[in-house]
Amino acid sequence: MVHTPISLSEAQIQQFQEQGFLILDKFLELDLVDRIVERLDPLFATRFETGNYPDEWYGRPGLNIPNSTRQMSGMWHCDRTIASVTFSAEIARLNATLMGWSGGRLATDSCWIKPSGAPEVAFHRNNTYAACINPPSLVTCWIALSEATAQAGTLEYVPGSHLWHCTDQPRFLHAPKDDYRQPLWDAAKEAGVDSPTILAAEIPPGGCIFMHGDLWHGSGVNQTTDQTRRSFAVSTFPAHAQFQSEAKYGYIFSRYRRVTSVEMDESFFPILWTSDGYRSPLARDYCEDAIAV
Ligand SMILES: O=C(O)CCC(=O)C(=O)O
Repeated sequence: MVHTPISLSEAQIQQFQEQGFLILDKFLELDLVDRIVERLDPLFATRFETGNYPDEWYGRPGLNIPNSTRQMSGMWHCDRTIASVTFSAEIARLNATLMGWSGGRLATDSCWIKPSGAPEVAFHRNNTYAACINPPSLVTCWIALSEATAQAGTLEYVPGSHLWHCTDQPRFLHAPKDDYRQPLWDAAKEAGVDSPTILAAEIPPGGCIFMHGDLWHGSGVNQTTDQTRRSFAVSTFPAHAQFQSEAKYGYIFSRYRRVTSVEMDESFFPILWTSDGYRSPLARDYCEDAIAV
């Protein structure tokens, strides 16, 4: 099905810049949502269509406690149906446009699957994990693959927190032993914010939330007894991004840093949209564009 390009209004772009997020209740067609969901079980069962492994992977059937949150990142390496969404020019265009960038380059893709009873994801800022990139700035389009409700442990976020002057540090995000919002409370205190407003992103399947890389977010327990909460996210760097010249934190990204150059290799970080029409050869050769406009 051909997707009609989303035309972002000035008011939507302004809201994103001031609040750090934008929700679209309708984005992907439901048949595409189904196609993504169908690929998830084979991936977590180590059946990789391309034979390549992902960058990060939690929640293996039979090895982890059954209600643990499953997360996989760098899924495009493993599966070309997934890659056809990850490499979509439309997602890169929307991500880049909201950030005011003239082009977007893939950072990573991730899925988050929270079965009934799945625990919290600690609050964090996504840019914290991109310190090795210059500029250390990404934007994420988080797409609901199921009814994302507060009860089912949907994403929680704090409007305006992308502008806070505060620090964050890389941490293990799954099932924190302490209050999953503690990093948020610490950041709010540092930023002089007394009582941050936490909103639950209640989004129907196929809808999405765009998040600035400095927006504080996390998620709570899936309190339902019969609903698995699924989401798929695509993160984008500006097309002109490079690696930092000095070694800085980048658990996933720095694996792909060349020893002799700060250039980002388009085989691992393809440019997916630019205002003048450029796309990396990999994006053309590897898979279709599932959201072709
Ligand atoms: O979906 C979730 O529960 C967490 C997602 C998240 O932290 C992210 O996409 O950056």
